[in-house]
Amino acid sequence: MDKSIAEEIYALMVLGRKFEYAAKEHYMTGEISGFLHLDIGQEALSVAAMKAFDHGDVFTTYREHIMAMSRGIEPKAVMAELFGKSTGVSEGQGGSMHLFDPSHFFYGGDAIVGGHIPNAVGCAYARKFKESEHGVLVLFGDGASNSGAFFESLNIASTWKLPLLFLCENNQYAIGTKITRVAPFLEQRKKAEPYMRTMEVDGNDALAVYECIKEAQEYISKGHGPVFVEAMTYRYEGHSVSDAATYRSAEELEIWKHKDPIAQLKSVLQDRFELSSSDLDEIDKKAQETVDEAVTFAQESPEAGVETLYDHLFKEVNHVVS
Ligand SMILES: Cc1ncc(C[n+]2csc(CCOP(=O)(O)OP(=O)(O)O)c2C)c(N)n1
Ligand SMILES: [Mg+2]
Repeated sequence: MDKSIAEEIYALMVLGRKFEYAAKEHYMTGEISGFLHLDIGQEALSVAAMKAFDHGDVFTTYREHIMAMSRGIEPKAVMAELFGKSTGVSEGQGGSMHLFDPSHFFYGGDAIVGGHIPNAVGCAYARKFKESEHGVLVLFGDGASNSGAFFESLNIASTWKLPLLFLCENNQYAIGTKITRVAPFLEQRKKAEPYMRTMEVDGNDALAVYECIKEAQEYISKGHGPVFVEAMTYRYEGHSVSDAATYRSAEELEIWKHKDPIAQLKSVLQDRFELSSSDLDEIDKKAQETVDEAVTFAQESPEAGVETLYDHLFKEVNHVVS
């Protein structure tokens, strides 16, 4: 592992956590509306997976702000999207759950649990058909791995040997439902074992995630077919900002906070890569500045106008908006 990559991942994780807390704050003021799902506690997985999967396409879920920024989308454009502003990455039409940017090969952000997995299969089919050397990464939760679309996707991706990396972010909960109440085992990779190679990684260990996704990316790019990676992690906040997470114990949360991904990587940077406390303070300061600038940018940007309501529809509509 290169020091500069470790440092870059750390900086994005720090940025991500500050970004998420800022988003929560501006949701409470009413500047952000709709749904807001925070990724606090899961930053290692979101950042390191994006940095490792450095080519090809990405499909993901509604908990995707940090992933979008790690793929290279400007924090300003992400924040403005949460605010519903025209300068947002989806021109203010998508909101938090629909960050979409083809120029970064980032195809969402999807609100339908499991619904994006077949889209990723289709994209992987196109990659194979066009003999592209790159593949597709699809991220989804433990809950999504109970959907029919998921099983159908495993089946066809494996049969057609598609270049598709399934990455299950197992945070053990689907809203308030513990995974072991609705699946016969905690490890969701067991569902994929009959179909393809499976791997497991500690989702709170950023460097381990990076190495694992690199290996998986190489595997799918060489035409071996799909691979399934499972990363165990935990979210600190409720499912969305309107969820107080009363279905889990304070002790369970504390156990996971002791495995905090940012604190873990910080120790590695200090011990192995000899970053000083002033280097680390500088990273922190820059991240805060970036978040503050993103908030100001979002606040000052114009609303997505009502005249844009019918933009980007496949079908021509003649409705007149008054
Ligand atoms: C098809 C469908 N069913 C139900 C929902 C409501 N819903 C939104 S998120 C969610 C839980 C998903 O859990 P998981 O896949 O583990 O992802 P996590 O939120 O933990 O990241 C549910 C049931 C939905 N959005 N779409
Ligand atoms: Mg989950």
